[in-house]
Amino acid sequence: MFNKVLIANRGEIAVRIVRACRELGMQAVAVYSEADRHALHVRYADEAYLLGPAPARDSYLRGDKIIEIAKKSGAGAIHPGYGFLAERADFAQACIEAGLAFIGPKPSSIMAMGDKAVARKTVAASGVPVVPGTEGEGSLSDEELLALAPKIGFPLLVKATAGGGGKGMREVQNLEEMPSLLNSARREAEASFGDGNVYLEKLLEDARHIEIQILADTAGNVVHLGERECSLQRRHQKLLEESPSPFVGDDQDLRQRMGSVAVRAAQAVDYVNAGTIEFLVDKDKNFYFLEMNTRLQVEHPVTEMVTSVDIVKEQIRIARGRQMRHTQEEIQLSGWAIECRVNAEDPYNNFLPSTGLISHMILPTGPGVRVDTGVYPGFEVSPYYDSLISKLIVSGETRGEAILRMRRALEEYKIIGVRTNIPFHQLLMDSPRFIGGQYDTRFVEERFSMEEAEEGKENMTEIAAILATLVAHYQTQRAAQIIQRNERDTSNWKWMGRWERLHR
Ligand code: MV4
Repeated sequence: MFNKVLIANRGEIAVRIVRACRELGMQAVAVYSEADRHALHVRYADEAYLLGPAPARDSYLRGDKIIEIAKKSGAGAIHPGYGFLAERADFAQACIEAGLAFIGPKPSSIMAMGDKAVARKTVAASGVPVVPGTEGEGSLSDEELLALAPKIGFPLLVKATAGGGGKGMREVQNLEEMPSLLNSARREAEASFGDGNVYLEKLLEDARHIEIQILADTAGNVVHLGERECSLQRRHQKLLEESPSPFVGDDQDLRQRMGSVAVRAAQAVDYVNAGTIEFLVDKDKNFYFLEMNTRLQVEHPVTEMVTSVDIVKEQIRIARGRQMRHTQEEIQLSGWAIECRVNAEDPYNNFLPSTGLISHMILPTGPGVRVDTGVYPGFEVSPYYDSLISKLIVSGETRGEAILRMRRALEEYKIIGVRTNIPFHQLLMDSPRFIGGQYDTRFVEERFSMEEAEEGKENMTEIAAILATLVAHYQTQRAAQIIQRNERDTSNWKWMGRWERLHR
Protein backbone atom coordinates (compact mmCIF):
# COMPACT_ATOMS: atom_id res chain seq x y z
CA MET A 1 0.00 0.00 0.00
CA PHE A 2 1.27 3.46 -0.88
CA ASN A 3 2.59 6.04 1.58
CA LYS A 4 3.85 8.54 -0.95
CA VAL A 5 1.66 10.48 -3.37
CA LEU A 6 2.74 12.35 -6.50
CA ILE A 7 0.59 15.39 -7.18
CA ALA A 8 0.22 15.92 -10.92
CA ASN A 9 -0.96 19.52 -10.64
CA ARG A 10 -0.05 23.04 -9.54
CA GLY A 11 -1.49 26.04 -7.73
CA GLU A 12 -4.00 26.02 -4.91
CA ILE A 13 -5.25 22.50 -5.59
CA ALA A 14 -1.73 21.03 -5.43
CA VAL A 15 -1.25 22.79 -2.07
CA ARG A 16 -4.62 21.45 -0.90
CA ILE A 17 -3.57 17.88 -1.77
CA VAL A 18 -0.17 18.26 -0.04
CA ARG A 19 -2.06 19.26 3.12
CA ALA A 20 -4.25 16.15 2.96
CA CYS A 21 -1.15 13.97 2.54
CA ARG A 22 0.48 15.62 5.57
CA GLU A 23 -2.54 15.02 7.77
CA LEU A 24 -2.58 11.37 6.72
CA GLY A 25 1.14 11.03 7.48
CA MET A 26 2.06 10.56 3.84
CA GLN A 27 4.87 11.96 1.75
CA ALA A 28 3.96 14.37 -1.04
CA VAL A 29 5.89 14.67 -4.30
CA ALA A 30 5.43 17.83 -6.38
CA VAL A 31 6.08 18.29 -10.08
CA TYR A 32 6.50 21.72 -11.62
CA SER A 33 7.12 23.59 -14.84
CA GLU A 34 9.87 26.11 -15.44
CA ALA A 35 7.38 28.90 -14.65
CA ASP A 36 6.57 27.30 -11.29
CA ARG A 37 10.05 26.81 -9.80
CA HIS A 38 9.13 29.09 -6.91
CA ALA A 39 5.50 28.03 -6.60
CA LEU A 40 3.92 27.30 -3.23
CA HIS A 41 3.14 23.65 -4.00
CA VAL A 42 6.85 23.08 -4.64
CA ARG A 43 7.75 24.62 -1.28
CA TYR A 44 5.15 22.63 0.65
CA ALA A 45 5.97 19.20 -0.81
CA ASP A 46 8.62 16.81 0.50
CA GLU A 47 10.26 16.49 -2.91
CA ALA A 48 9.84 18.30 -6.22
CA TYR A 49 10.78 17.44 -9.79
CA LEU A 50 11.02 19.65 -12.85
CA LEU A 51 8.75 18.57 -15.71
CA GLY A 52 9.73 20.96 -18.48
CA PRO A 53 8.90 24.31 -20.08
CA ALA A 54 5.95 26.44 -18.96
CA PRO A 55 3.32 25.49 -21.58
CA ALA A 56 1.07 22.79 -20.13
CA ARG A 57 1.66 20.40 -23.03
CA ASP A 58 5.40 20.45 -22.17
CA SER A 59 4.86 20.08 -18.43
CA TYR A 60 1.61 19.29 -16.57
CA LEU A 61 0.19 17.34 -19.53
CA ARG A 62 3.30 15.12 -19.89
CA GLY A 63 1.70 11.97 -18.50
CA ASP A 64 4.64 9.80 -19.57
CA LYS A 65 7.15 11.97 -17.71
CA ILE A 66 4.93 12.23 -14.63
CA ILE A 67 4.64 8.44 -14.37
CA GLU A 68 8.41 8.10 -14.80
CA ILE A 69 9.00 10.61 -11.96
CA ALA A 70 6.46 8.82 -9.75
CA LYS A 71 8.33 5.55 -10.15
CA LYS A 72 11.75 7.16 -9.69
CA SER A 73 10.64 8.92 -6.50
CA GLY A 74 9.03 5.83 -5.02
CA ALA A 75 5.52 7.30 -5.03
CA GLY A 76 2.81 4.65 -5.05
CA ALA A 77 -0.05 6.85 -6.21
CA ILE A 78 -0.85 9.86 -8.39
CA HIS A 79 -3.42 12.49 -7.51
CA PRO A 80 -4.37 14.41 -10.66
CA GLY A 81 -6.29 17.30 -9.02
CA TYR A 82 -8.58 19.02 -11.55
CA GLY A 83 -7.92 20.02 -15.16
CA PHE A 84 -4.76 18.80 -16.95
CA LEU A 85 -4.78 14.96 -16.81
CA ALA A 86 -7.62 14.55 -14.30
CA GLU A 87 -10.22 13.25 -16.77
CA ARG A 88 -8.00 11.42 -19.21
CA ALA A 89 -8.94 7.75 -19.14
CA ASP A 90 -5.73 6.85 -21.01
CA PHE A 91 -3.62 8.50 -18.28
CA ALA A 92 -5.52 6.72 -15.47
CA GLN A 93 -4.98 3.44 -17.37
CA ALA A 94 -1.25 4.17 -17.84
CA CYS A 95 -0.89 4.79 -14.07
CA ILE A 96 -2.47 1.44 -13.28
CA GLU A 97 -0.30 -0.34 -15.85
CA ALA A 98 2.78 1.26 -14.24
CA GLY A 99 1.72 -0.19 -10.87
CA LEU A 100 0.59 3.19 -9.50
CA ALA A 101 -2.76 3.88 -7.82
CA PHE A 102 -4.72 6.59 -9.64
CA ILE A 103 -6.52 8.63 -6.98
CA GLY A 104 -9.79 8.85 -8.86
CA PRO A 105 -12.28 6.63 -10.66
CA LYS A 106 -11.63 3.66 -12.94
CA PRO A 107 -10.64 4.46 -16.55
CA SER A 108 -13.90 2.86 -17.73
CA SER A 109 -15.97 5.30 -15.61
CA ILE A 110 -13.99 8.30 -16.90
CA MET A 111 -14.54 7.03 -20.46
CA ALA A 112 -18.28 6.44 -20.03
CA MET A 113 -18.88 9.90 -18.56
CA GLY A 114 -16.40 11.61 -20.91
CA ASP A 115 -18.64 10.97 -23.91
CA LYS A 116 -21.71 13.01 -23.02
CA ALA A 117 -24.02 11.03 -25.32
CA VAL A 118 -22.86 7.72 -23.81
CA ALA A 119 -23.28 9.24 -20.32
CA ARG A 120 -26.87 10.31 -21.12
CA LYS A 121 -27.79 6.89 -22.41
CA THR A 122 -26.09 5.04 -19.53
CA VAL A 123 -27.66 7.01 -16.69
CA ALA A 124 -31.08 7.20 -18.41
CA ALA A 125 -31.08 3.38 -18.54
CA SER A 126 -30.72 3.46 -14.71
CA GLY A 127 -33.77 5.68 -14.35
CA VAL A 128 -31.96 9.02 -14.06
CA PRO A 129 -33.98 11.88 -15.66
CA VAL A 130 -32.18 13.49 -18.61
CA VAL A 131 -33.19 16.55 -20.65
CA PRO A 132 -35.31 15.42 -23.64
CA GLY A 133 -33.05 15.10 -26.67
CA THR A 134 -31.43 12.65 -29.05
CA GLU A 135 -31.30 9.08 -27.76
CA GLY A 136 -28.57 6.56 -28.43
CA GLU A 137 -24.85 6.95 -28.48
CA GLY A 138 -23.72 6.44 -32.08
CA SER A 139 -22.60 9.32 -34.27
CA LEU A 140 -25.59 11.05 -35.84
CA SER A 141 -25.35 12.65 -39.28
CA ASP A 142 -26.62 16.17 -40.00
CA GLU A 143 -29.56 14.63 -41.90
CA GLU A 144 -30.52 12.51 -38.88
CA LEU A 145 -30.17 15.47 -36.49
CA LEU A 146 -32.28 17.74 -38.74
CA ALA A 147 -34.98 15.07 -38.83
CA LEU A 148 -34.93 14.62 -35.03
CA ALA A 149 -34.88 18.34 -34.14
CA PRO A 150 -38.59 19.14 -34.74
CA LYS A 151 -39.56 16.13 -32.59
CA ILE A 152 -37.49 17.53 -29.69
CA GLY A 153 -38.75 21.06 -30.32
CA PHE A 154 -37.13 24.51 -30.44
CA PRO A 155 -35.27 26.22 -28.93
CA LEU A 156 -32.71 23.45 -28.55
CA LEU A 157 -29.00 23.07 -27.91
CA VAL A 158 -26.40 21.40 -30.10
CA LYS A 159 -23.77 19.96 -27.77
CA ALA A 160 -20.43 18.27 -28.42
CA THR A 161 -20.32 14.65 -27.22
CA ALA A 162 -16.69 15.15 -26.21
CA GLY A 163 -17.64 18.51 -24.69
CA GLY A 164 -18.41 19.91 -21.31
CA GLY A 165 -17.87 23.46 -20.19
CA GLY A 166 -19.94 24.87 -23.05
CA LYS A 167 -17.39 24.33 -25.86
CA GLY A 168 -19.02 23.36 -29.15
CA MET A 169 -22.44 24.32 -27.76
CA ARG A 170 -24.96 26.22 -29.94
CA GLU A 171 -28.43 27.51 -29.21
CA VAL A 172 -30.82 26.86 -32.12
CA GLN A 173 -34.11 28.77 -32.46
CA ASN A 174 -35.52 27.15 -35.60
CA LEU A 175 -34.87 24.54 -38.28
CA GLU A 176 -33.71 27.13 -40.85
CA GLU A 177 -30.67 28.24 -38.87
CA MET A 178 -29.78 24.73 -37.75
CA PRO A 179 -27.52 23.55 -40.63
CA SER A 180 -25.05 26.42 -40.23
CA LEU A 181 -25.05 26.14 -36.41
CA LEU A 182 -24.46 22.38 -36.66
CA ASN A 183 -21.52 23.18 -38.87
CA SER A 184 -19.92 25.69 -36.51
CA ALA A 185 -20.56 23.48 -33.46
CA ARG A 186 -18.86 20.54 -35.18
CA ARG A 187 -15.94 22.72 -36.25
CA GLU A 188 -15.44 24.10 -32.74
CA ALA A 189 -15.71 20.62 -31.20
CA GLU A 190 -13.24 19.21 -33.73
CA ALA A 191 -10.76 22.02 -32.96
CA SER A 192 -11.16 21.71 -29.16
CA PHE A 193 -11.46 17.95 -28.69
CA GLY A 194 -10.46 16.41 -32.03
CA ASP A 195 -14.00 15.02 -32.20
CA GLY A 196 -16.75 16.78 -34.15
CA ASN A 197 -19.57 14.52 -32.93
CA VAL A 198 -22.65 16.33 -31.56
CA TYR A 199 -26.06 15.55 -30.02
CA LEU A 200 -29.22 17.56 -29.30
CA GLU A 201 -31.02 18.59 -26.13
CA LYS A 202 -34.09 20.72 -25.56
CA LEU A 203 -32.99 24.11 -24.18
CA LEU A 204 -34.07 24.58 -20.58
CA GLU A 205 -34.52 28.29 -19.92
CA ASP A 206 -34.21 30.08 -16.57
CA ALA A 207 -32.62 26.99 -15.09
CA ARG A 208 -30.27 26.73 -12.18
CA HIS A 209 -27.03 24.82 -12.23
CA ILE A 210 -26.95 22.65 -9.12
CA GLU A 211 -24.51 19.81 -8.57
CA ILE A 212 -24.30 16.95 -6.10
CA GLN A 213 -21.00 15.77 -4.62
CA ILE A 214 -20.70 12.03 -4.25
CA LEU A 215 -18.13 9.69 -2.70
CA ALA A 216 -17.87 5.98 -3.50
CA ASP A 217 -15.53 3.36 -2.07
CA THR A 218 -14.28 0.08 -3.53
CA ALA A 219 -16.64 -1.89 -1.26
CA GLY A 220 -19.62 -0.50 -3.18
CA ASN A 221 -20.74 2.15 -0.70
CA VAL A 222 -21.90 5.36 -2.38
CA VAL A 223 -22.96 8.47 -0.47
CA HIS A 224 -23.86 12.00 -1.49
CA LEU A 225 -22.71 15.12 0.35
CA GLY A 226 -25.56 17.43 -0.58
CA GLU A 227 -25.61 20.07 -3.27
CA ARG A 228 -23.68 23.09 -4.45
CA GLU A 229 -25.31 26.02 -6.20
CA CYS A 230 -23.11 26.90 -9.18
CA SER A 231 -25.34 29.19 -11.23
CA LEU A 232 -23.08 32.24 -10.90
CA GLN A 233 -20.92 31.88 -13.96
CA ARG A 234 -19.49 34.03 -16.69
CA ARG A 235 -18.72 32.40 -20.04
CA HIS A 236 -18.93 28.97 -18.41
CA GLN A 237 -16.41 29.95 -15.75
CA LYS A 238 -17.88 29.66 -12.28
CA LEU A 239 -17.29 32.70 -10.12
CA LEU A 240 -19.02 31.81 -6.87
CA GLU A 241 -20.45 28.64 -5.39
CA GLU A 242 -22.48 28.03 -2.27
CA SER A 243 -23.81 25.15 -0.25
CA PRO A 244 -26.62 24.55 0.41
CA SER A 245 -28.34 25.98 -2.67
CA PRO A 246 -30.68 28.88 -1.76
CA PHE A 247 -33.06 27.42 -4.35
CA VAL A 248 -33.20 24.00 -2.67
CA GLY A 249 -33.23 25.73 0.72
CA ASP A 250 -35.01 23.67 3.35
CA ASP A 251 -36.74 21.43 0.81
CA GLN A 252 -35.26 18.25 2.27
CA ASP A 253 -37.36 16.15 -0.06
CA LEU A 254 -35.85 17.74 -3.19
CA ARG A 255 -32.34 17.45 -1.71
CA GLN A 256 -32.87 13.82 -0.87
CA ARG A 257 -34.31 13.00 -4.31
CA MET A 258 -31.47 14.76 -6.15
CA GLY A 259 -28.99 12.99 -3.86
CA SER A 260 -30.33 9.53 -4.52
CA VAL A 261 -30.54 10.16 -8.27
CA ALA A 262 -26.89 11.29 -8.18
CA VAL A 263 -25.95 8.10 -6.34
CA ARG A 264 -27.82 6.09 -8.98
CA ALA A 265 -25.96 7.90 -11.80
CA ALA A 266 -22.63 7.07 -10.13
CA GLN A 267 -23.61 3.45 -9.69
CA ALA A 268 -24.55 3.26 -13.38
CA VAL A 269 -20.85 3.52 -14.28
CA ASP A 270 -19.55 1.53 -11.31
CA TYR A 271 -18.06 4.71 -9.87
CA VAL A 272 -15.30 4.80 -7.25
CA ASN A 273 -13.78 7.86 -5.47
CA ALA A 274 -15.04 11.48 -5.52
CA GLY A 275 -17.29 12.72 -8.32
CA THR A 276 -19.93 15.32 -9.09
CA ILE A 277 -23.26 15.04 -10.86
CA GLU A 278 -24.40 18.26 -12.55
CA PHE A 279 -28.12 18.94 -12.76
CA LEU A 280 -30.22 21.60 -14.39
CA VAL A 281 -33.14 22.49 -12.14
CA ASP A 282 -36.10 24.41 -13.58
CA LYS A 283 -38.34 26.82 -11.66
CA ASP A 284 -40.84 24.04 -10.96
CA LYS A 285 -38.07 22.05 -9.27
CA ASN A 286 -37.84 19.44 -12.03
CA PHE A 287 -34.23 18.34 -12.31
CA TYR A 288 -32.29 16.75 -15.14
CA PHE A 289 -28.87 15.11 -15.37
CA LEU A 290 -26.45 17.22 -17.42
CA GLU A 291 -23.09 15.52 -17.02
CA MET A 292 -20.79 13.96 -14.44
CA ASN A 293 -17.39 15.37 -13.55
CA THR A 294 -15.14 12.44 -12.72
CA ARG A 295 -12.68 14.42 -10.62
CA LEU A 296 -12.18 16.54 -7.51
CA GLN A 297 -13.70 19.95 -8.24
CA VAL A 298 -12.48 23.50 -7.63
CA GLU A 299 -15.48 24.21 -5.40
CA HIS A 300 -15.19 21.13 -3.16
CA PRO A 301 -14.43 23.31 -0.07
CA VAL A 302 -17.99 24.60 0.30
CA THR A 303 -19.15 21.01 0.69
CA GLU A 304 -16.34 20.34 3.18
CA MET A 305 -17.43 23.33 5.26
CA VAL A 306 -21.07 22.26 5.59
CA THR A 307 -20.52 18.49 5.94
CA SER A 308 -17.20 18.47 7.89
CA VAL A 309 -16.00 15.73 5.52
CA ASP A 310 -12.43 16.20 4.26
CA ILE A 311 -13.04 15.17 0.65
CA VAL A 312 -9.37 14.99 -0.37
CA LYS A 313 -8.37 12.81 2.58
CA GLU A 314 -11.40 10.65 1.84
CA GLN A 315 -10.21 10.30 -1.79
CA ILE A 316 -6.80 9.08 -0.65
CA ARG A 317 -8.30 6.65 1.87
CA ILE A 318 -10.62 5.24 -0.78
CA ALA A 319 -7.68 4.79 -3.18
CA ARG A 320 -5.95 2.81 -0.42
CA GLY A 321 -8.91 0.44 -0.39
CA ARG A 322 -10.42 1.69 2.86
CA GLN A 323 -14.15 1.77 3.38
CA MET A 324 -15.83 5.12 3.75
CA ARG A 325 -16.05 6.49 7.27
CA HIS A 326 -19.54 7.88 6.86
CA THR A 327 -22.90 6.32 6.11
CA GLN A 328 -25.54 8.43 4.34
CA GLU A 329 -27.41 8.91 7.64
CA GLU A 330 -24.30 10.33 9.31
CA ILE A 331 -23.86 13.01 6.66
CA GLN A 332 -25.74 16.15 7.68
CA LEU A 333 -25.55 19.61 6.18
CA SER A 334 -24.97 22.21 8.86
CA GLY A 335 -24.73 25.98 8.38
CA TRP A 336 -23.89 27.75 5.12
CA ALA A 337 -20.72 28.13 3.04
CA ILE A 338 -19.87 30.47 0.15
CA GLU A 339 -16.79 30.41 -2.06
CA CYS A 340 -15.55 33.33 -4.15
CA ARG A 341 -13.04 32.44 -6.83
CA VAL A 342 -10.34 35.09 -6.73
CA ASN A 343 -8.96 35.38 -10.26
CA ALA A 344 -6.05 37.47 -11.51
CA GLU A 345 -8.19 39.38 -13.98
CA ASP A 346 -9.52 42.90 -14.41
CA PRO A 347 -13.27 43.12 -13.78
CA TYR A 348 -13.25 46.70 -15.15
CA ASN A 349 -11.73 45.54 -18.43
CA ASN A 350 -13.90 42.63 -19.57
CA PHE A 351 -12.22 40.29 -17.06
CA LEU A 352 -8.95 40.39 -19.03
CA PRO A 353 -6.30 38.16 -17.38
CA SER A 354 -3.76 40.12 -15.36
CA THR A 355 -0.20 38.93 -14.81
CA GLY A 356 2.77 40.17 -12.84
CA LEU A 357 4.59 40.06 -9.52
CA ILE A 358 2.50 39.95 -6.36
CA SER A 359 4.41 42.52 -4.31
CA HIS A 360 2.14 42.57 -1.26
CA MET A 361 -0.65 40.38 -0.02
CA ILE A 362 -2.71 40.32 3.16
CA LEU A 363 -5.04 37.35 3.55
CA PRO A 364 -8.32 37.55 5.45
CA THR A 365 -8.49 35.37 8.56
CA GLY A 366 -10.66 35.14 11.65
CA PRO A 367 -13.86 33.25 12.45
CA GLY A 368 -15.33 31.16 9.64
CA VAL A 369 -12.77 32.12 6.99
CA ARG A 370 -10.71 29.73 4.85
CA VAL A 371 -8.32 30.69 2.05
CA ASP A 372 -6.96 28.07 -0.36
CA THR A 373 -4.25 29.73 -2.38
CA GLY A 374 -1.23 28.87 -4.47
CA VAL A 375 0.42 32.28 -4.40
CA TYR A 376 2.31 34.43 -1.90
CA PRO A 377 4.03 37.85 -1.84
CA GLY A 378 6.97 37.60 -4.25
CA PHE A 379 5.28 35.12 -6.59
CA GLU A 380 4.91 36.03 -10.23
CA VAL A 381 1.55 35.25 -11.85
CA SER A 382 2.33 33.97 -15.36
CA PRO A 383 0.04 33.87 -18.39
CA TYR A 384 0.49 30.11 -18.93
CA TYR A 385 -2.24 28.70 -16.70
CA ASP A 386 -5.76 29.61 -15.64
CA SER A 387 -6.22 32.83 -13.70
CA LEU A 388 -7.50 31.32 -10.42
CA ILE A 389 -5.03 32.39 -7.73
CA SER A 390 -7.06 31.81 -4.61
CA LYS A 391 -10.39 30.63 -3.26
CA LEU A 392 -11.96 32.55 -0.41
CA ILE A 393 -14.40 30.35 1.47
CA VAL A 394 -16.50 31.50 4.40
CA SER A 395 -19.01 29.67 6.52
CA GLY A 396 -21.67 30.82 8.92
CA GLU A 397 -24.70 29.55 10.77
CA THR A 398 -27.01 31.09 8.19
CA ARG A 399 -26.70 32.39 4.63
CA GLY A 400 -27.02 35.92 5.98
CA GLU A 401 -24.11 35.44 8.33
CA ALA A 402 -22.03 33.92 5.52
CA ILE A 403 -22.71 36.91 3.23
CA LEU A 404 -21.78 39.44 5.92
CA ARG A 405 -18.67 37.42 6.69
CA MET A 406 -17.74 37.31 2.99
CA ARG A 407 -18.08 41.10 2.80
CA ARG A 408 -15.82 41.47 5.81
CA ALA A 409 -13.26 39.00 4.42
CA LEU A 410 -13.23 40.66 0.96
CA GLU A 411 -12.53 43.98 2.67
CA GLU A 412 -9.58 42.48 4.54
CA TYR A 413 -8.15 40.85 1.39
CA LYS A 414 -5.34 42.95 -0.09
CA ILE A 415 -3.41 41.93 -3.20
CA ILE A 416 -0.96 44.36 -4.77
CA GLY A 417 0.77 43.68 -8.10
CA VAL A 418 -1.97 42.03 -10.13
CA ARG A 419 -5.55 43.05 -10.69
CA THR A 420 -8.15 40.73 -9.22
CA ASN A 421 -11.89 40.25 -9.46
CA ILE A 422 -12.33 41.06 -5.74
CA PRO A 423 -14.25 44.30 -6.62
CA PHE A 424 -16.67 42.17 -8.65
CA HIS A 425 -17.33 39.93 -5.64
CA GLN A 426 -17.80 42.98 -3.41
CA LEU A 427 -20.45 44.41 -5.73
CA LEU A 428 -22.07 40.99 -5.98
CA MET A 429 -22.35 40.83 -2.17
CA ASP A 430 -24.36 44.10 -2.34
CA SER A 431 -26.58 43.00 -5.21
CA PRO A 432 -30.21 42.57 -4.09
CA ARG A 433 -30.69 39.60 -6.43
CA PHE A 434 -27.70 37.77 -4.97
CA ILE A 435 -28.69 38.61 -1.41
CA GLY A 436 -32.19 37.34 -2.16
CA GLY A 437 -30.81 34.16 -3.74
CA GLN A 438 -32.72 35.11 -6.90
CA TYR A 439 -30.24 34.27 -9.63
CA ASP A 440 -29.86 31.78 -12.47
CA THR A 441 -27.12 30.89 -14.96
CA ARG A 442 -27.70 34.05 -17.01
CA PHE A 443 -27.51 36.52 -14.12
CA VAL A 444 -23.87 37.64 -14.41
CA GLU A 445 -23.86 37.98 -18.19
CA GLU A 446 -27.31 39.47 -18.71
CA ARG A 447 -28.35 41.22 -15.53
CA PHE A 448 -25.15 42.34 -13.87
CA SER A 449 -22.61 44.97 -14.85
CA MET A 450 -19.82 46.46 -12.78
CA GLU A 451 -20.79 49.95 -13.96
CA GLU A 452 -24.46 49.58 -13.06
CA ALA A 453 -23.68 48.05 -9.69
CA GLU A 454 -21.32 50.91 -8.89
CA GLU A 455 -23.73 53.49 -10.22
CA GLY A 456 -26.22 52.16 -7.73
CA LYS A 457 -23.62 52.57 -5.04
CA GLU A 458 -23.00 56.22 -5.94
CA ASN A 459 -26.74 56.81 -5.65
CA MET A 460 -26.70 55.06 -2.31
CA THR A 461 -24.16 57.49 -0.86
CA GLU A 462 -26.24 60.36 -2.21
CA ILE A 463 -29.39 58.88 -0.67
CA ALA A 464 -27.52 58.30 2.58
CA ALA A 465 -26.32 61.92 2.61
CA ILE A 466 -29.84 63.24 2.00
CA LEU A 467 -31.24 60.99 4.72
CA ALA A 468 -28.54 62.04 7.17
CA THR A 469 -29.33 65.71 6.48
CA LEU A 470 -33.04 65.09 7.01
CA VAL A 471 -32.41 63.22 10.26
CA ALA A 472 -30.14 66.02 11.50
CA HIS A 473 -32.80 68.57 10.55
CA TYR A 474 -35.55 66.75 12.47
CA GLN A 475 -33.30 66.33 15.50
CA THR A 476 -32.62 70.07 15.60
CA GLN A 477 -36.35 70.74 15.35
CA ARG A 478 -37.12 68.31 18.15
CA ALA A 479 -34.44 69.90 20.37
CA ALA A 480 -36.00 73.29 19.67
CA GLN A 481 -39.44 71.93 20.61
CA ILE A 482 -38.20 70.59 23.95
CA ILE A 483 -36.87 74.02 24.85
CA GLN A 484 -40.15 75.61 23.78
CA ARG A 485 -42.21 73.26 25.91
CA ASN A 486 -39.92 73.86 28.87
CA GLU A 487 -40.56 77.56 28.62
CA ARG A 488 -44.28 77.04 29.09
CA ASP A 489 -44.08 74.11 31.47
CA THR A 490 -41.29 74.30 33.99
CA SER A 491 -37.61 75.23 33.78
CA ASN A 492 -35.02 72.83 32.55
CA TRP A 493 -33.31 72.92 35.95
CA LYS A 494 -36.48 71.93 37.84
CA TRP A 495 -37.12 69.14 35.33
CA MET A 496 -33.54 67.88 35.70
CA GLY A 497 -33.86 67.84 39.48
CA ARG A 498 -37.04 65.76 39.31
CA TRP A 499 -35.49 63.38 36.83
CA GLU A 500 -32.43 62.89 39.04
CA ARG A 501 -34.57 62.15 42.14
CA LEU A 502 -36.60 59.63 40.16
CA HIS A 503 -33.46 57.82 38.92
CA ARG A 504 -31.46 57.86 42.15
C1 MV4 B 1 -27.86 23.23 -20.83
C2 MV4 B 1 -28.51 24.42 -20.47
C3 MV4 B 1 -29.86 24.52 -20.75
N1 MV4 B 1 -30.51 23.49 -21.36
N2 MV4 B 1 -28.55 22.24 -21.43
C4 MV4 B 1 -23.41 24.68 -19.84
C5 MV4 B 1 -22.13 23.91 -19.87
C6 MV4 B 1 -22.50 22.46 -19.79
N3 MV4 B 1 -22.10 21.94 -18.50
C7 MV4 B 1 -23.97 22.41 -20.00
N4 MV4 B 1 -24.47 23.75 -19.91
C8 MV4 B 1 -25.80 24.02 -20.04
N5 MV4 B 1 -26.55 23.05 -20.62
C9 MV4 B 1 -29.85 22.38 -21.67
N6 MV4 B 1 -30.51 21.38 -22.26
C10 MV4 B 1 -27.76 25.41 -19.84
C11 MV4 B 1 -26.41 25.22 -19.63
C12 MV4 B 1 -25.70 26.26 -18.96
C13 MV4 B 1 -25.43 27.50 -19.55
C14 MV4 B 1 -25.80 27.79 -20.86
C15 MV4 B 1 -25.56 29.02 -21.41
C16 MV4 B 1 -24.90 30.01 -20.67
C17 MV4 B 1 -24.49 29.74 -19.38
C18 MV4 B 1 -24.76 28.49 -18.81
C19 MV4 B 1 -24.37 28.24 -17.52
C20 MV4 B 1 -24.63 27.02 -16.96
C21 MV4 B 1 -25.29 26.04 -17.68
